[in-house]
Amino acid sequence: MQNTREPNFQAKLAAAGKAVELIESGMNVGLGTGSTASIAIDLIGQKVAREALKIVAVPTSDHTATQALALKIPLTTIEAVGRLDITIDGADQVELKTLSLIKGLGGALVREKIVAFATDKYVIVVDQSKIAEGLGNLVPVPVEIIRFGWSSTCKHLETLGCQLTMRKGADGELYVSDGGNLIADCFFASLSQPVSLEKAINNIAGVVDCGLFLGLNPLVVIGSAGGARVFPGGRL
Ligand code: A5P
Repeated sequence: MQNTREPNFQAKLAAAGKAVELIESGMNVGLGTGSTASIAIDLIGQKVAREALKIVAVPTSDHTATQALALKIPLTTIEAVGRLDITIDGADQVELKTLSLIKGLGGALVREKIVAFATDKYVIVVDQSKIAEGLGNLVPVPVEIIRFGWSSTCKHLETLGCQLTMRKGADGELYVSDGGNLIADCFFASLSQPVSLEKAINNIAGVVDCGLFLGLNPLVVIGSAGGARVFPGGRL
């Protein structure tokens, strides 16, 4: 279980709890990455044990896979199931008017995006701190890049108008993703054209994918100490 003394724990728990209500026996489930998704995974594990729920799950990171296996949630692959009925994942920023997201501060953006696009009901669980008026106001856009020639890839990214910082791990070395790649955190002064920006970023040689999650039409569950609200309303 997560750190229950963390300031936003109750809000994250409320969002995760509401989302997990949507999981039914027989479903193929995508499991997100990050602290809020991790609370949801704990709750799914409890539901599997309590209700003898028959589900199979696709994890979006090695960390999530380890957590799910410890909870006896059976794992599978997209290849084995074709599509997923539901995925529950967190986000780093949500723009409610467009339902656009920035993800990847947890380093799992490539697998998260693949799973998102293989999912019928994409559910995002957040607390209020993730809700922003405009994309990019609060967080950088993480960009996963392959190691070969990474400094050249970064120069090309900078021509798109960002301030770029290479992500480092706790040991001070370059952070390495589950896919064995590096992450460049790109702060853009303006994210007014996210669709064309995503295309421009992903066109650069060496880029695997970026943390702009657009056009996925997620159901956004926003938790608070008093409960959870769902956007767009009426879609649960
Ligand atoms: C993981 O790569 C991210 O996309 C996470 O979904 C994101 O960082 C949210 O994490 P928290 O729920 O811990 O804020």
